[in-house]
Amino acid sequence: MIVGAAARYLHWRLASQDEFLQTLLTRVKMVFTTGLGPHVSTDRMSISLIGRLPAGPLDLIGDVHGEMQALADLLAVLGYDAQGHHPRGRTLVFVGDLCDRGPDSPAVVDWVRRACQAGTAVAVMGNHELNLLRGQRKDGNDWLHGNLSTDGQRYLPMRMLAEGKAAEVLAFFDTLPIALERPDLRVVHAAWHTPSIARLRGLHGVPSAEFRRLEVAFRSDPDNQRLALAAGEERGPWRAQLLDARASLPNLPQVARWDALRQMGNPIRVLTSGVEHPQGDPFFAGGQWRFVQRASWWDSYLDPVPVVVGHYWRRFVPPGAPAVQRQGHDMFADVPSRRWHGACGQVFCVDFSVGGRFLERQHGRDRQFDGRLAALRWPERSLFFDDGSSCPTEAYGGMRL
Ligand SMILES: [Mn+2]
Repeated sequence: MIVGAAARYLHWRLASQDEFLQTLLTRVKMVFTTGLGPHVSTDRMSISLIGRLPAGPLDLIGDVHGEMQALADLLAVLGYDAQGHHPRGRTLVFVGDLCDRGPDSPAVVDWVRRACQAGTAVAVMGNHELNLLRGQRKDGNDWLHGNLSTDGQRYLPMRMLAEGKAAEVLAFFDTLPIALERPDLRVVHAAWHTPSIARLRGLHGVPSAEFRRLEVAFRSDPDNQRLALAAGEERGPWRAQLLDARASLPNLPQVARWDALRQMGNPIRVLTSGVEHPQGDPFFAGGQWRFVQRASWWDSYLDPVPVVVGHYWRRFVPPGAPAVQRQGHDMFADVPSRRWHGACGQVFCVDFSVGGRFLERQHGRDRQFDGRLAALRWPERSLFFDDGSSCPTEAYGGMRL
């Protein structure tokens, strides 16, 4: 009865869209359905949150998002064997978001986990791995839970993880550092945000536990609590419209400030899902009205060390092809698809949207996809794609167009 009342209370609080309580509710449910299972990380290994990249030549692979066939094709193109060994001693670096949306996340995660354990690959944490570690059910991640959620239909066909394997997968995700670096290169899933990197540098811990600790610290700050309250009051009258694409919403400045502060308040969140700023006019994306916008953090990145990221849904447009029409804000609208970007041409996004193939398949396409899986060869700075094509990158170290 007490559990029921607690669940009802949490359901009621859910209406306030409080992400923290949503996570808590998921955890309460998990404890009562599976016991103190996969999300308990007391026995997990402590790692450096900002780790060391291996020495030697690297192949940096963009967000795979469960597209096992594309990964297998790309590995063959690059010359790796089935265990991830390369005849010239190259090492694979995955930039995060191995899973979700695509048809076979279990196979991708299993392959990368084995390669990491064999020492032929390293990987950083993406926001999709972090979602799963936090017990968050969303955006094409039904495969880990082994059953379909209400919104999960649109990702079918999707192979589900075998029963009893979730703990192993989550334990692997909890070994992924938030960023990797060496003197000539930096790798992070979304943003090399210097103040957030500074907060994590030298920190050792279990990534999911460190994330929770940082959340608690953020939420116990009285200033943050005051702004959360103000945002909640401002949001109140609009609650019914927030998920309605046809509604028309005014700018809600307190909500925008709170959303941006919450995004930027946890350095692990910043590095894995990017820098966000309040946005003048709200816009509808991903099923809800939003008051903050992703920022092109690279436009103010002035460090001399190059950074490779994924996360940002870049498109590869062959020379001469018409530009792809996109909805919403395209962060690469004025960045040619093989170009280094940012203030000093020191940043390269290697996510070429293979994660959108589930949508392309729904539109009847089964090959020659627009979304590609890419690898950036380092130090060569050339791009290789799963379809066998390759090209040099451009304007490395060049000033902004
Ligand atoms: Mn991502």
